[in-house]
Amino acid sequence: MEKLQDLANRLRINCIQATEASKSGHPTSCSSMAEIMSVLFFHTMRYKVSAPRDPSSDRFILSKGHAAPILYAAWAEAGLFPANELLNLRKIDSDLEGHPTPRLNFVDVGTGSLGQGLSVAAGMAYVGKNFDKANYRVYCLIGDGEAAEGSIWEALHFSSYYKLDNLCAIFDINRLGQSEPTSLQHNMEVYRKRLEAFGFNALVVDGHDVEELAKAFHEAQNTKGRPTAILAKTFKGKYFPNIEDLENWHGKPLGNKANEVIQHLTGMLKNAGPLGLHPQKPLVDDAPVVDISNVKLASPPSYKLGEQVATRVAYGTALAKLAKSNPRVIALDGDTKNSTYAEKIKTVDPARFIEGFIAEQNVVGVAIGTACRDRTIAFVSAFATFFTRAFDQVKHKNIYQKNQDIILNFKFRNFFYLLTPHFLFTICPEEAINSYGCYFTNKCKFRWFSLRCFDR
Ligand SMILES: Cc1ncc(C[n+]2csc(CCOP(=O)(O)OP(=O)(O)O)c2C)c(N)n1
Repeated sequence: MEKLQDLANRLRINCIQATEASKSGHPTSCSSMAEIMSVLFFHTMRYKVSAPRDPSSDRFILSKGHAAPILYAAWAEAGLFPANELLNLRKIDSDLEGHPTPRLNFVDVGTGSLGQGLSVAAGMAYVGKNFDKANYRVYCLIGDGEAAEGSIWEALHFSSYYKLDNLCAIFDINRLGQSEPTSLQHNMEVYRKRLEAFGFNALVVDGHDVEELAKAFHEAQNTKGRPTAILAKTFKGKYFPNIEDLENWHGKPLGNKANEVIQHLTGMLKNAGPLGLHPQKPLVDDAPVVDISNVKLASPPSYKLGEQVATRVAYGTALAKLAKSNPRVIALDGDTKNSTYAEKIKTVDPARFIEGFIAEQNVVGVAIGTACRDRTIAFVSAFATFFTRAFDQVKHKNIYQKNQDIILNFKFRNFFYLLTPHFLFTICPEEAINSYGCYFTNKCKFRWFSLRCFDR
């Protein structure tokens, strides 16, 4: 435990040095979660440093993406890359950006627009439990300011409804947001009651006590039938003298205070030299081998010339045919499956449909999570007008996950502004063939294609 505490302080030092080198970043946001990271990465999680996207390994999503330096520092300490690389933070030619992106082989999803990570984590956990049926667990770290986002609560609802006991949501409750204290500050009991009410096993812990954290993670691993939320009471800028728990330090390197703080942290270290802490590998490599490269229609389109078929019907028909040809084709919808015809996939395999209920932001986030590490090809449908509220999730996916495909199917019209490569939109009721068109474009690499838009 002493070594884990030392490691937490080393992570703090790394973050200060990196943000000093870049003259930007969020060292105080990193500091509040340092013990959480050291316990997770060097005690609790099971993963392979040699294969960061190994399918059987535990997953970690940093939903408060602005704390990227501590994520980078944890992987550097784990041995993935040399620690001096951290000094390239935010440089134009470095992939160590201010927020994590999947260009890094240890990042599954881009985060930074707050409120999105837990949905993605829930999608991964859903796949782990229901499709992979493997032992890996999914951890997601959320800021307390971030927890004001409605999408977080959509994801909490989804996760407990589907009994995702392989999911652990960690709330870094450091009392402060960007410009002022959060609405609940350190009112841990309110957090606990809310998380309990949302169906979680809610554990309040001292987020700077490595032993308490390790015990809570252990309890989470052994809790069946519901996900666990670890509500960690922390302090922003922990162990930074004259900065800890103070306002106006969000998103600022420490500047002329950096040396003094580093000296203070160095003085706290109990062990000089290598700590000898190594991540644990997965106990078993039990995630099945999955092939999503060979997705085609089980039988060719059989429309008659001149026949009028609504696009959504064609979508459902095509979806079912695709699902028949590949067991990893899945569909999600937000309680409109009988209008979008997504429910047709159930004729092939009812288990391959995920009802997301009327929570479109979460539905899109979950879909992104299900498709991470190439575990599934996810088709998402809803009425176009309701997809607009998931615009940010769509945007993030488009910017950061160019090589990962999720397919959105809109019923109704006029959503050109969402068109970007690697998304398929079927928006023209007359063009029933559109839903098929995608399968002929470059095999599994779906791309947008001909779109005419007119009303029926
Ligand atoms: C959706 C969204 N709104 C606003 C921001 C700008 N922003 C970045 S960090 C932050 C404060 C986050 O507070 P919290 O979640 O408590 O994290 P921490 O205090 O640990 O930095 C804000 C408002 C953002 N990144 N995303």
